[in-house]
Amino acid sequence: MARGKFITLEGGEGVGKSTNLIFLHDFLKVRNIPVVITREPGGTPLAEKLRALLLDKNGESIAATTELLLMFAARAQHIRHVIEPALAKGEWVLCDRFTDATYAYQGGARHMELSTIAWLEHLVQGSLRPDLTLLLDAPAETGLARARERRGEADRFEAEKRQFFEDVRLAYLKQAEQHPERIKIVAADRPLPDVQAALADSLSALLR
Ligand code: Z5A
Repeated sequence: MARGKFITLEGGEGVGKSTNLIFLHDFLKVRNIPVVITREPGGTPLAEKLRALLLDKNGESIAATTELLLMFAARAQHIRHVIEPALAKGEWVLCDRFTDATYAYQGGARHMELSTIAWLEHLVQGSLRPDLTLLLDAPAETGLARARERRGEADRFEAEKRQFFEDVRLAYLKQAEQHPERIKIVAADRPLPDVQAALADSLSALLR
């Protein structure tokens, strides 16, 4: 049986990842492609507990190194129990954030060494990399405004200052520059139908 494809959706706060993940899921489903939808940090019961710890802004302060290790601990569980089994069964995996988020948030915004992230990536993932990453790109202010409109209280990441999100965006764009064969930038500061038309084009190219 052919291995499934691993597709990740990335981008800063509120750019539309969750909204478009559902669109991509439906796009594949109507083409009879078995698809699993998941997210990071999270995706398994233990990884979801780690997510809750990572997003909790009322607990003790979390050191940047701890944050990095918890992200990869959650990822190790997620790969072992969800991602790899699904791909091996021929299912496509659509994941809301993956390791590019670590390069953007822990690398670009928390200033952790990129070589340390790369080392952990190798340890936890081996050769596993997404087949396609769709990077939804918009000015930080656009995403923050959308997210503010949508929900009430900010979590630990959302409570960061504006510069943090600017750094995240720049780091994502740098990742895309370094991996042009895998990462497709999709402008997200335009009407949803236009964003989804661009996403559908990218997915159609992968299907071909
Ligand atoms: N994190 C990390 O630090 N390191 C890592 O390795 C990983 C993650 C994996 C949780 O992620 C946090 O974990 C995240 C980074 C960190 N923190 N932050 N910030 P998350 O994915 O749960 O967090 P999020 O980015 O905050 O998700 P979000 O707020 O749910 O945003 P979204 O999924 O990109 O947006 P959305 O919910 O689809 O859309 C937001 C609103 O905009 C909604 O009302 C939509 O209807 C609307 N929308 C969407 N698209 C459009 C367009 N085109 N026009 C107008 N309105 C739109």
